[in-house]
Amino acid sequence: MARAFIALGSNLSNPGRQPADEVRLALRELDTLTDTRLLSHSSLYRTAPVGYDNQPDFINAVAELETSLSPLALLHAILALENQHGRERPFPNAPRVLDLDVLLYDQVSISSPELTVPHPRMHERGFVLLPLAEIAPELALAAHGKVSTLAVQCADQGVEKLEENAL
Ligand code: PH2
Ligand code: MG
Ligand code: MG
Repeated sequence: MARAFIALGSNLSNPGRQPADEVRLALRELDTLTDTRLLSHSSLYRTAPVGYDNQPDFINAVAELETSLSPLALLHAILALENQHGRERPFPNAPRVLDLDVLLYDQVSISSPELTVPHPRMHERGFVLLPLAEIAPELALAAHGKVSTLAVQCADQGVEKLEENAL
């Protein structure tokens, strides 16, 4: 069994839902993936957009999974969940109903056209590090150090905890 961390993000939603609903639903769906169990998850956070400013704030969270899927099988499973939510990709960093990214998979390093693990930008992104620090503060990123220390350095990125950890 491997331990993997997944970043969740949404700033659009399907009719009758809010981005927070898309994220809460996706957290529950992660627990239903084949050979995969949801071990823990962060609270939901409201976060200012990074990379492309002209779009609504995001709802972000991080989940910790136990899985016997390979990294690529896990990637394909979460991309299928994105598609189930109606994810479209008009341009890079565009607003989205649901984005699910593999952050970490045990201590594995992967650099392939399809998947890079650890996620190459996670160490500088408050919308990943603040939720991750809530559930795994002691975790160390090989190249960058402890998650809780990195999270403190992102305090000015417009990341606000919304609600306590509950589905
Ligand atoms: N995801 C991105 C780019 N920018 N900004 C916020 N606040 N939250 C995200 O999830 C996010 C982003 C690329 O996937
Ligand atoms: Mg992403
Ligand atoms: Mg993605």
